[in-house]
Amino acid sequence: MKNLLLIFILILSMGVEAKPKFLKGFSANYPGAKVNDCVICHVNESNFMMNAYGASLMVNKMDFKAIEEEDSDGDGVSNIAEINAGSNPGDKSSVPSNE
Ligand SMILES: [Ca+2]
Repeated sequence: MKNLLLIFILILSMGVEAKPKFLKGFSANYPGAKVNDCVICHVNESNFMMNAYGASLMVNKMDFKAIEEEDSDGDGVSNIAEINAGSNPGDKSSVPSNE
């Protein structure tokens, strides 16, 4: 039981540490991005599963530039166009025209 608790705390702390690290990477690549919080890569603030953009980023070893021309969430708009327009490249319901 004690080991289980330790593993849980470890996983939790890894998540907390990962958040600012990758978000910093995103902000460094896209300093003008209007959407630059956890929901860029995660489903939402309480569900930290990767969204489509986060999953693409992981598959491409966190290379932001490599997936710019992809349409990770399948909404018909490329990731870079969404980032520049202020919509979310990992959320199909978020497109440039409704932001
Ligand atoms: Ca989108």
